[in-house]
Amino acid sequence: MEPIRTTCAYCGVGCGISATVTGERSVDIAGDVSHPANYGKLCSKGTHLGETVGLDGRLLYPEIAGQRVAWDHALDAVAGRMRDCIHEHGPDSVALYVSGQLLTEDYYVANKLAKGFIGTGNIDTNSRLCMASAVAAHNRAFGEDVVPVNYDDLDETDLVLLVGSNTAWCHPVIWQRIEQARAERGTKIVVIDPRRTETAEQADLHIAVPPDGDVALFNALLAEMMQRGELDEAYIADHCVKPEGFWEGLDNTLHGLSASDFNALAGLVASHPRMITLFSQGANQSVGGTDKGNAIINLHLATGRIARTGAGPFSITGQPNAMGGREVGGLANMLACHLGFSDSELADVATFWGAPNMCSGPGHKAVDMFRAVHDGRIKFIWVMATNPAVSMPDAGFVREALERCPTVVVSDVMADTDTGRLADIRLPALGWGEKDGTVTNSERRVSRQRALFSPPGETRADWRIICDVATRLGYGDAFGFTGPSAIFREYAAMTALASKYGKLLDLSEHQTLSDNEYEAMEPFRWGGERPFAEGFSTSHRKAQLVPVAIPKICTDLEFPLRLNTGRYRDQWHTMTRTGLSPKLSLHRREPLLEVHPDDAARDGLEQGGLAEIATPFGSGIFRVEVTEGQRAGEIFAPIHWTDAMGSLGRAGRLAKDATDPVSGQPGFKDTPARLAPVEPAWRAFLVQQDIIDPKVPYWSRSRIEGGWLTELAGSADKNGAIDVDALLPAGHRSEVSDLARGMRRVSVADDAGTLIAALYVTRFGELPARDWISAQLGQADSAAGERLAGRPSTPLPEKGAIVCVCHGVGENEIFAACDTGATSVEAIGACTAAGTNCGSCRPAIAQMLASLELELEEAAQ
Ligand SMILES: Nc1nc2c(c(=O)[nH]1)N[C@H]1C(S)=C(S)[C@@H](COP(=O)(O)OP(=O)(O)OC[C@H]3O[C@@H](n4cnc5c(=O)[nH]c(N)nc54)[C@H](O)[C@@H]3O)O[C@H]1N2
Ligand SMILES: Nc1nc2c(c(=O)[nH]1)N[C@H]1C(S)=C(S)[C@@H](COP(=O)(O)OP(=O)(O)OC[C@H]3O[C@@H](n4cnc5c(=O)[nH]c(N)nc54)[C@H](O)[C@@H]3O)O[C@H]1N2
Ligand code: SF4
Ligand SMILES: [Mo]
Repeated sequence: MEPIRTTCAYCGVGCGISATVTGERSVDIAGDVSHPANYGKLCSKGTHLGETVGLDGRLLYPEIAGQRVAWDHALDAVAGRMRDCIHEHGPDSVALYVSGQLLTEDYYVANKLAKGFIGTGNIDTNSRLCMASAVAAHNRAFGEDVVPVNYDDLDETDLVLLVGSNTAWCHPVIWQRIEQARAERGTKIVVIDPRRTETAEQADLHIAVPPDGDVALFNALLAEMMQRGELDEAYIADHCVKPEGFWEGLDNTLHGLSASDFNALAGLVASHPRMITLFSQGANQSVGGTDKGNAIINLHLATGRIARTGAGPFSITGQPNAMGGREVGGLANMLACHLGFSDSELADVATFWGAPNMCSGPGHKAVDMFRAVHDGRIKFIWVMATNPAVSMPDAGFVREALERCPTVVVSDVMADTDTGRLADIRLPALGWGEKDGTVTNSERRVSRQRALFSPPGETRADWRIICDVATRLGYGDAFGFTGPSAIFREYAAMTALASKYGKLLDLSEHQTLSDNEYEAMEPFRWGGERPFAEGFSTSHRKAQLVPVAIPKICTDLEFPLRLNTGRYRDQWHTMTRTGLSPKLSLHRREPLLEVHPDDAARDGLEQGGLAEIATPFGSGIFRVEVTEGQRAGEIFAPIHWTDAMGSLGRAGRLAKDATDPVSGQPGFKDTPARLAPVEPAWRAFLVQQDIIDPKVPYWSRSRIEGGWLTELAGSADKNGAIDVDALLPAGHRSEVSDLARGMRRVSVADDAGTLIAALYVTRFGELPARDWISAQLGQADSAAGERLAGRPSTPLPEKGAIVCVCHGVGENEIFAACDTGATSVEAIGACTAAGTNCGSCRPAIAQMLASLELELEEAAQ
């Protein structure tokens, strides 16, 4: 088979992939060396895409009320219920909640259907939770949502400020590019993040800013640059509009920042005009997120560090097609193609679409949308390619809203998602490797995603499902697209409207692409090589300096800690796909609550124990990780775990629902919280082939080769007692109990002697290491005794926590390599192969080396 060139399913870096199909549902994945986003590199998630293309857990047929139905029946039901709802309650009783994981073609028809044909602005996207503040900041400053930086600029910059970005984990290929610039030209890296992340560990300077301290920091930096005479007065005069009193309004007090950190940062900024400020969720996901974006942009504008080689504010996108959604109008407060809701824009769009029911204004933004569902203003919601029951703030409220809603339609690729559980109608969509279309990455580059496999079961493309519903509503003429290429041509033609209004979004030269040309499309960038070099997208062509306010911090005596939430290196969002990969599950098997030692001591928490966390919105139970990487008073939890993967590890139900007043983006990074220890009467782990529902107070499951590894804990009472028989499958059991140590071990084999399950329970002892036992699952041998002991009779060197998932190299092996004299990441790679494939673990290895050096220095003193 010839390799097929496509784009990664995950983050907004938008790496090109060269995929060689090796079987019905198997594929070899390599980086596409010719793709300008990654030149052949891939991170751990992209590298292991092949482990997620199986059909396990897929939704393959349409369902109504849990029963399989024919497509015609399902589509009639969706269209019929929607029509009735519009008829009885008006178009605004209908809403679409979509996603940056749709392709541009899917997104385009969804927006067209809602805003032009249903006649409602109620279409919003999960990008509201992700990029909305950056979008709003761009619009305020530039007059258009355009990222004015290219990836090449990272190769030519001298200073990179990473604001609220764990780049080494969340945009690893960008991180490697920044590191390369450091190696080649001495680029300095500063991380501004309250946590000492793996990215921060590798920086030249880490500023552990207080939560939401960014506006104060950037205002003070701007004031400092003014004092030092580092402003570009000519650029300001020619290209910026400055509101009256702008300078006088700048507050240059440090608001809890250390003066020495600030001076170090100011020195770097003053001496490096080629500076890029890359910002992500620590900036966007804040009740002052738009102001944070503008504080960053103000500094770049006032120093003339924009629209020039190696300089600019760089909002990096999260999802693979967050940018495409922004282009076509996936946000409720944008019309389409970067246009707003003025009378003339509405009229132009209505004419272009031939729209019979043009909406009259913006619709509800995500958080308000679910409030409107909750109180009955919205009675029909169609959720596509997102899992709001997990990922929305105050997710308990969102679940309640979905439970109350008369019609919930969910289009997804997986059968069992937390949101899908609440659906009336479920529609099976094509997933990555099956769908076909385009995505736009963080640097405005449009690339093709191409199909590798034929559609499994009765799955259909999202665009087609939308067009089929539109046709049933009587709009077949406007939605009679024969394929994604036809939709792309219409979208490209429509962008001529954007250029009519002075916007840079202009793909109109692509409106005549033939199907073959669309098929062969090479990655290209819109907005030109150097956006804004010839002026901004405002009516006067100048950028706006925006006065920004320092957000008020809410304190709550009952909830003295501040909960921050974010991502793990090897998991993607709600784990519906990465959670299927045994390799990606190695890095973190459980959701960890990261706590500073002082807070842990005060609240009586132990490393590796369990803690209950409560916020004003909900509660959960997490495994405790005590770490100096947290600031005292602040805790961190990952966002990935769902009800499908664990009992009580959902961060979404804890997060506050307050939003930024301009962008409507939730302040996910800062929720008041309190902690208490949980002391279970017993702890256990279970290795087994099939998914089971453990029904014990605490459990958390992760993928292993051929099955699942589940951590369990419970109380001694009736509700929490362990019911071994309910957990284990039928088969030949061997069992040992060591009553003195409160330990019980059970293994189950099938008739052929193959291990199909193993359970280890303890009341107070240590449980054996998980890796060896997990690897025995499905093994046909007679070592029942060893299995029961939980280790091989001839002990193998214990790997320790896995650092390199590509080559399965553990911490202990890396330290052993250090003992034999390896002192660099390269040398460790040469000895153990760790870090030599995708490179995502290189920051972790570098951190281990640094910790050893520190120990040696301390020992020497
Ligand atoms: N591995 C992995 N990669 C991903 C994803 C994934 O799920 N997994 N998701 C993708 C998506 S959709 C997105 S949006 C991106 C997100 O990418 P990132 O934004 O890099 O990821 P997060 O972990 O959400 O948050 C980044 C950091 O913001 C910090 N932060 C919190 N509060 C503040 C603050 O007030 N100020 C500052 N300066 N920093 C703060 C947090 O401590 C955290 O380390 O990642 C993309 N890439
Ligand atoms: N507390 C907290 N919450 C957060 C964040 C945070 O930092 N903290 N970050 C927020 C951010 S930035 C984001 S982007 C969101 C992400 O949150 P979600 O969008 O809810 O997360 P995903 O797991 O990516 O959900 C995608 C869903 O679409 C399905 N899917 C995949 N491909 C396709 C397809 O082609 N078609 C269809 N129809 N379905 C598909 C998947 O199976 C999955 O169920 O979470 C947000 N929530
Ligand atoms: S950095 Fe990783 S997740 Fe992001 S696009 Fe590239 S390979 Fe995919
Ligand atoms: Mo995101």
